[in-house]
Amino acid sequence: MNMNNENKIHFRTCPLCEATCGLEIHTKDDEVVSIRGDKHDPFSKGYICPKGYSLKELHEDPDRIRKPMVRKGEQWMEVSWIEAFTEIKKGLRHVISTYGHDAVGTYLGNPNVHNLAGMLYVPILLRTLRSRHKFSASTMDQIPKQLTAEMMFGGDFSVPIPDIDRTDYFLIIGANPFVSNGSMMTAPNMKERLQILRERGGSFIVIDPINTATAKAANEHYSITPGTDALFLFGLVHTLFDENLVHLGKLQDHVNGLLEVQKSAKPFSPEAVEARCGISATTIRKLARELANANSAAVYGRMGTCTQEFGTVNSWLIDVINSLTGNLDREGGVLFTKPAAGGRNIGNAPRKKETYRYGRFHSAVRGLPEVLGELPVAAMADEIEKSGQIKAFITVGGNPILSTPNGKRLEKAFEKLEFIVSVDCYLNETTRHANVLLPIPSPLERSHYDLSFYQLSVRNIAHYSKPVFNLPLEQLDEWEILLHLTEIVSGKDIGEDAVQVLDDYSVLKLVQSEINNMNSTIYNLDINDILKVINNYRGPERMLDFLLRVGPYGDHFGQVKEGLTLAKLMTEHEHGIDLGPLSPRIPEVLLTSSRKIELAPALIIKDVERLYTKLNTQQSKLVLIGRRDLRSNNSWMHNLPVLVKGKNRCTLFIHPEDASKENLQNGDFVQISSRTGRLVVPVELNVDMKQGVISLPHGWGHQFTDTRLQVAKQHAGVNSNILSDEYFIDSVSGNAVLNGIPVEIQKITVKEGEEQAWQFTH
Ligand SMILES: Nc1nc2c(c(=O)[nH]1)N[C@H]1C(S)=C(S)[C@@H](COP(=O)(O)OP(=O)(O)OC[C@H]3O[C@@H](n4cnc5c(=O)[nH]c(N)nc54)[C@H](O)[C@@H]3O)O[C@H]1N2
Ligand SMILES: Nc1nc2c(c(=O)[nH]1)N[C@H]1C(S)=C(S)[C@@H](COP(=O)(O)OP(=O)(O)OC[C@H]3O[C@@H](n4cnc5c(=O)[nH]c(N)nc54)[C@H](O)[C@@H]3O)O[C@H]1N2
Ligand code: SF4
Ligand SMILES: [Mo]
Repeated sequence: MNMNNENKIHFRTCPLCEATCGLEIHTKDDEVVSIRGDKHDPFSKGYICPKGYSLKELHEDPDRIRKPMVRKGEQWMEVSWIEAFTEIKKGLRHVISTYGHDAVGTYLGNPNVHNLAGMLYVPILLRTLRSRHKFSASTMDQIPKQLTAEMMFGGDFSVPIPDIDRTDYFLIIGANPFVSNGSMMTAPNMKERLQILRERGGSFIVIDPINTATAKAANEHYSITPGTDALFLFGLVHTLFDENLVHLGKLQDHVNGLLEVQKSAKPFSPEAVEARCGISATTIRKLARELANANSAAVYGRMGTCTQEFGTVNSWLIDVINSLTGNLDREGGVLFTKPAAGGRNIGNAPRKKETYRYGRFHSAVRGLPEVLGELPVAAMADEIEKSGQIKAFITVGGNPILSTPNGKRLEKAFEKLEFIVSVDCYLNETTRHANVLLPIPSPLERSHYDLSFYQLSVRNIAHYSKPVFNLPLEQLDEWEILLHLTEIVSGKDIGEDAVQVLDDYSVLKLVQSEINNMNSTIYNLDINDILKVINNYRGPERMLDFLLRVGPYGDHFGQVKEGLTLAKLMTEHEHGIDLGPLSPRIPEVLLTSSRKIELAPALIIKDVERLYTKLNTQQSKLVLIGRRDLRSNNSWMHNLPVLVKGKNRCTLFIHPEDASKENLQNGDFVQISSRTGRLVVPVELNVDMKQGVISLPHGWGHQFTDTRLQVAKQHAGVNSNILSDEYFIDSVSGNAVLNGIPVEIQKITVKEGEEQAWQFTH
């Protein structure tokens, strides 16, 4: 029984996307009465999007899994936690003892970076498992950005963040923050922030093959040919050198490799790249001049620049341009954050040698290099099917069958596995393959703190949210589930108090490493004094209290009188606390061995040769890109009526000119085919598309009969990743190419009433 027998108001952050909006949630007894934006949240000031409201439906969704489940053949049975863990122990320990640790693959999905259990306890599970077969959504998302940050600045979380609230000139490439609410740039209410930017006389420019909602609100929009951003960006760099516009400013003494950059940009004059990228040389030169001459400017690239063939080169060039124009580490330019807790580039020593967490091992089949400790998702099916090295899988908060390239092949590969355990809230397209499915609490039954996104935020913010409801009886918290799995993969039986023992041990290790770190605020303090203080809490709260206290605003365990602690956040700042705008951190933030910005990492410079050959290749006649919708969240919120009502959103956008070539009208069906597969969808004519480019959203394809997604099934759509190719990747980072996939289309006549059947069989 919950103990909320009265009307209550709760303030908390929404955990669904990167914007971290504050919510005001009214409850009566065990029910949510209403959800609105928290006007007193210092960051979001009352803004929320439709997904924020849908937390009520998510919490109440009858399809959400609430009991551990074990599958025998086609049959799912609800079981006790003890039975579920016994089953997992049998399955995983058998695989580990027969084939070794590497035989257990792991896949971590996007929600792991949106919750404390994922951030604090998944690493414990992975360290204990010691498998090289670690995969995550990062390698079809932002890994190129993290890899370039690792190489240029010495840390994969040292990603410079646009100072959008103070910039005069903002160049947005391959991002649609009006719809995505911003990514690798945490800032609630992007629409208003960008409106204000214009009102104060600034401008923003969008480079995107679609005239998106963001593009429509911009001063200018240029429709680029998908996959050619590296050429466009090099055109800008070339112009900066060519027209004497390079002004490093205060970065002068802090960069290595300027000449190599200049040399590498030589062949890419705007005149040489314009035809291939579809943006005129005059425009490229104009944009370069504007960037160089603005009082402050920020270049920002996101999904459209990362999930393509030259994802790493793009991410690198963006920070190169920010550096060459003197905008890196400057107010109104791009800056490094200083988060209150867990900042990876705070209190750490620079690396001793110029080596990266890259290529220390390779995938067995294609020899793809490890990147920041993991292998690319694009290698997953190969590693299961062809190399046979993976026999079991643990998936936590991920839906790779729908989200990764060539989902159909991965599905077949998953069917070959001996054992799968999934930690998830739904029996969906991926977890239907699991042998055991472990349910997690609803977002309202857990505490929250955005450990990841405050590292990527346009202001330094700290906001801790208490759970709105108590955990239901018999529901384990997600961190407890992860520690139970840790015990299982450790191979040792700890006993009834395993969770407590493993939690204590993990905290001890965390504290020990901090007091042994010469750069830490608590270097050499007595470990017992520290444990005594934080032992008021357990689980994520204990770790979070520790991280806040040792962090840059913390009380440093009594050394700073008014410093931050978890108790202080809980009692004095229930709406969150604004710790101020970003401020310059160079040189202290640089952790490369040279303690300089490495402007020309060898690995990337080498890839420029590959780009050069691209200059002379033909563009495919028709390429497919993705798109997002305000009421979707990747694949997993289509079971909420409030978010899926209305007309079908899983349609193919096509420019009317392209449509007329195929004799297509609105609502006609087309078959789209690529190297990996084909599917059938209705078309929607759209003048916002660039000609030769078509767009399909990802995260749909809910037609399976053996899932527990009653609502999503009624709005099944198709899985666009049947068309994305696991062999088409950014060859430096291994990141999947999800934008710019060569495809063909063909009109199909589908009889009325048979539209769904078509989508089933294709
Ligand atoms: N509503 C909603 N919000 C979300 C999500 C969601 O599913 N729905 N997902 C969240 C997640 S996981 C992420 S990572 C973020 C992503 O956040 P964003 O990157 O802002 O979102 P996208 O809509 O993927 O924007 C990518 C843009 O790149 C364009 N594009 C495609 N190919 C190219 C190209 O070759 N060059 C250029 N220049 N542009 C190209 C596309 O047209 C699109 O407008 O959004 C997050 N927020
Ligand atoms: N074609 C194409 N494909 C794409 C993209 C694209 O733009 N185009 N975008 C890519 C990007 S950026 C991303 S991030 C990925 C996302 O890829 P995934 O992370 O694999 O997919 P999601 O749809 O986010 O699935 C999240 C899963 O976590 C479960 N879940 C939700 N909350 C929690 C929680 O708190 N704990 C646990 N344990 N489980 C939870 C959900 O039920 C769901 O099964 O998709 C990628 N795939
Ligand atoms: S923008 Fe993101 S954080 Fe804000 S309410 Fe919507 S889903 Fe939640
Ligand atoms: Mo993502």
